[in-house]
Amino acid sequence: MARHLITSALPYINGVKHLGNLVGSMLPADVYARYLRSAGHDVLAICATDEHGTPAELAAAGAGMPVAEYCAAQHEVQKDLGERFGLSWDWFGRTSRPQNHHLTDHFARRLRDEGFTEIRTTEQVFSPTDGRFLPDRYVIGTCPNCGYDRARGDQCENCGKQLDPTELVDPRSAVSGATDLEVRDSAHVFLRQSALAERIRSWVDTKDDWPHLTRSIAYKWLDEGLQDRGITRDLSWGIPVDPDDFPAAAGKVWYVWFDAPIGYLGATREWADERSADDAGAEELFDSWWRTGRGAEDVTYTQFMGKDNVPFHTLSFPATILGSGEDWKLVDRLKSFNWLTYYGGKFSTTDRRGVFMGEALELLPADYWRWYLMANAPESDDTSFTWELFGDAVNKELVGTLGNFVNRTTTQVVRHFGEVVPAGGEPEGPEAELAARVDERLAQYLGFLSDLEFRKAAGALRALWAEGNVYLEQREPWKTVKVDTDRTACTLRTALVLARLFALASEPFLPDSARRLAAAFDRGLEEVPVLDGSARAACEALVRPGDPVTPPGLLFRKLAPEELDAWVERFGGVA
Ligand code: B3M
Ligand code: ZN
Repeated sequence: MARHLITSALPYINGVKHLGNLVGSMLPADVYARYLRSAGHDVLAICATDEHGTPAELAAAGAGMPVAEYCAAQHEVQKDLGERFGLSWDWFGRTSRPQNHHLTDHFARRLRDEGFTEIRTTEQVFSPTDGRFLPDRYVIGTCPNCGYDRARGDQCENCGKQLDPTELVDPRSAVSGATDLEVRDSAHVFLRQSALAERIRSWVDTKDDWPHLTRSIAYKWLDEGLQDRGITRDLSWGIPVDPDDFPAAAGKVWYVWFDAPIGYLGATREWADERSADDAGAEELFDSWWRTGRGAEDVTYTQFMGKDNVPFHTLSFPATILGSGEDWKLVDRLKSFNWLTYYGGKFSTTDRRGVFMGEALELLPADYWRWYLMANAPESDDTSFTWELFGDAVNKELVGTLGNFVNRTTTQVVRHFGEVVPAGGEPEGPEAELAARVDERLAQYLGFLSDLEFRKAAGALRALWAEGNVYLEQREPWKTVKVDTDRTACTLRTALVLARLFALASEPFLPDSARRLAAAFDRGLEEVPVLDGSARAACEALVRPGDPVTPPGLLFRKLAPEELDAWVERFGGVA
């Protein structure tokens, strides 16, 4: 039993996430966490809402709410949606909680003590009309790089260039639209990433098992020369800089990208606090997952994120960790994703383009989305969501392959033998060949899952399901029942073992349907087969002649063309 720490990029608090956000971080993290748990490992899956920074303040202002209240409400919304999507976090925390404040202060102080921070006077945009500084997204203007006229002060959404608010042409305030902006001096804490660049590079050099996408992004930034960066902001919402530690930056808050990754630790500490009787116990539990000198040496840490977040996780956050001079765990495996597009165009939170988590669940249960999204995950390239592909994945794969097999099997069993596992007959050649093929497909499937190759894993799972239908076609129990009861009993018993195996194997992708399918065999026993290479044999031992079987009913329903057409109409089907 190995220990696995899993985190997915923390969703911003500023609104419900779309399916592109989901498939690029939280969903694959969940599939992986579920797989590892089913395989018998000790898993800690952590996520949280990322609540600071200008996006939070602007969204709260847009909603006409005080920002703390807005964040509290949105946290609940996101937690609820995540749970309804089957995301099996061990803890879903908040970066605004005291645990994260505390750890952020801790890291800032460590970095200062190790000589990796520095106070610099910088030029910041100030708006006399708004009576405040306007960092990051508070300034909108024309991109100096591509000319896009709604570029934000932190980044141009059009060309992707990272910007400084003072670089924007024709800048205006995102709060009031004021254009009478000034540039004023303001002292800020800088993280001396340049001084850590070589250590970061040597560390990245050891990560030759990272996927190409992850490595190439990390090296691109390292090769361009890692810049020192300001890690405080002139905002009121955020983690306040401790004036005793950094008197020059008193009254400011830490930059959201400084405290957000520390939020992985903060959320773990929330979890540990919740589970422990006292502070010392919580600290010990927390350390056993995060500190290599205090029990975490055997932990494998895997992160999931969209490609835009890779620089922060391969460079900036490691700079915080390495610069602290302490034995905090660094990421071991980093899985990054390209974009899921909506008919080739961007999913957009601002323009409400595409499908959002809440809407998706109004249309269909989570498993339908989970399957489609993961089976078409944007791993090697961007992939496009279309309702046509979605309809095919549901109708051909879920309904036509898995659902059909389970339905045919259980219907035949009940019709000819009642609600029990049929007794009689002995396995013959076809059963032995089936077992060999199934074991091989299962091994492939598990291999892809451990390699974090989700599309390939979904393909292997689909191939596993298909073996069930091939076997039924070969043995034709609906025909043999007229002439050979023993043969038919053996066929259907074999098919039931497969159905039980499919429940086990499908659980990471389809937790709810898998639970319903497994319940067909539930005899109130504690025994849960382990999802490893011997799973088929384990299911065989579990599904014994004479045991009760309760048909699960239809696992999935077919999507009608009119229904899909209506969704194309409602959500917009062309770029
Ligand atoms: N909230 C950005 C994003 O959702 C961000 C990730 C933080 S991970 C520490 O893309
Ligand atoms: Zn641009």
